[in-house]
Amino acid sequence: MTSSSDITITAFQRSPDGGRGLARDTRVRWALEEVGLRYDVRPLSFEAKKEPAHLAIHPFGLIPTFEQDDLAIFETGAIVLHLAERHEGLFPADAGGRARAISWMFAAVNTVEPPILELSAAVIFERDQPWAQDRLPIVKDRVRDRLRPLSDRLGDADWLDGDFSAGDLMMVSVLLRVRPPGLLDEFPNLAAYVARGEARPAYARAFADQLAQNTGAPA
Ligand code: GTB
Repeated sequence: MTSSSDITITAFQRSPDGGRGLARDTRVRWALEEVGLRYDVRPLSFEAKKEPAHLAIHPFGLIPTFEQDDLAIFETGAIVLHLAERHEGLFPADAGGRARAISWMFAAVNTVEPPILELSAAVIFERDQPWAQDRLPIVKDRVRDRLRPLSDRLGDADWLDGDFSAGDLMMVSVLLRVRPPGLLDEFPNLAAYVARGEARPAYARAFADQLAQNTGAPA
């Protein structure tokens, strides 16, 4: 739901993925859509991300960021948590369920995402190294070491802990990045879980908006 509002996020002017939704602004857009908030996007070139105006908001010069009134924050986990705490739709009503949803959010970014990032780096940045082909299976196994217990825990449930929550939003967003190398399909229940996330109307709107921005096509 982009259009004039008091919320502004930053995103790549043109994502290197050409709009496949893998850049991290997609998860923030998705959270905003789930809670029904309008937002504006400030697209940033690679150069603009490293300029003082953006560094004042994001010390590492990355996207996305989130601004509303006099608040400016960074880190997708923190942004989604901020939204989930203030708006209905991303956290269960009870304190225990909320704490468990936060556990899953941290598990997504702190336990599952790191080996996935390592795999992306191995495929994109290290592929010309003489040792790349020897290392790749090791890195893929590290990803499987996270996907297997996650798959076991999910079992045949729709979501990780009862109803859809910010924990699922973060986990699905992280898992989307292991579909291209084929690892997600090794775990059919995780592939179905990700597909359930993508089927949510809020995700579809977020995806369409980032695609339009990255291709110049109308959303
Ligand atoms: N931990 C931070 C968070 O969750 O907010 C990480 C933020 C981050 O790494 N942002 C990336 C960035 O700004 C964009 S999402 N990179 C620019 C830079 O390093 O200068 C990472 C990303 C980029 C591209 C693809 N892709 O093309 O598939 C996927 C994911």
